[in-house]
Amino acid sequence: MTDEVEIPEDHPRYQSLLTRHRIEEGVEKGITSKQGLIAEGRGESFDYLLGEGTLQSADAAERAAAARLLLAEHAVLSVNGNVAALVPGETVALAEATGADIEVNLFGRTEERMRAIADHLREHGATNVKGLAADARIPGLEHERGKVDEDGIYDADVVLVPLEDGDRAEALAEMGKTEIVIDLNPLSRSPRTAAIPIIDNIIRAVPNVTEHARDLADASRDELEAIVADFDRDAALDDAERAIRDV
Ligand code: PTJ
Repeated sequence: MTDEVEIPEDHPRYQSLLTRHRIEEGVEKGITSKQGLIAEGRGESFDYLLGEGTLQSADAAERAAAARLLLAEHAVLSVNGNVAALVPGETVALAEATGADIEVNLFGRTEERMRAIADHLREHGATNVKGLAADARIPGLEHERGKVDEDGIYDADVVLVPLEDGDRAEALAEMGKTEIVIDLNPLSRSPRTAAIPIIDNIIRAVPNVTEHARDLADASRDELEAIVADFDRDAALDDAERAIRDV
């Protein structure tokens, strides 16, 4: 990211400016859609209300997500145009820390955007980017997000679904997949469908899940299962909503 150095890190709105800058650059590079700019605006307003920090309940969700990814037989991190612009290297690091696959899945799917995102991820160290084959379908989902790779999302038991509206999240849940959703809006359909909803900015959430995964690398299955079982999704959603309402 070329001009990131121009924003001093001690600027009170550093993270927000950095996020905006990355999204803007994503649009310029043909990675992020114009709708992605609107999604970013929505996210920013929730982040502002959440105090632009990770709630304790979100940190617990991030630890449970790390444990669930480590327990998975086949985990896939789904990447759209906003995710690719905001956390490309961080997504690759999470995939490495958990053994997950990375798959590009777009609402506004075009071959150009698919290729631009796959290239961008490879520039950030990804070795195997799925999503281009699109040789399977999520049942009941007519639009482009229903196109998935047979050996990717279609086969996965655990899918990380960041920053999107809820219909694919619902369809994946119906396929019996365990979903981890990252979304700043606790009232949005996708986190409400998720086994593990992470109400946090993706820019903070993904590195924190990676940190937890590294910390849990030597944990036993029993320990990992206990972390997942102890996580209370409804309490986490309620806590985020309360934090927003109590501003
Ligand atoms: O790249 P494509 O073609 O797949 O397009 C993706 C779009 C932008 C169409 C898709 O993500 C979308 O429609 O998103 P929505 O419905 O606007 O929902 C995005 C959700 O992500 C909203 O609930 C936002 O609050 C939330 N969000 C936005 N930015 C962030 C965020 N959550 C976490 N971190 C963020 N930085």
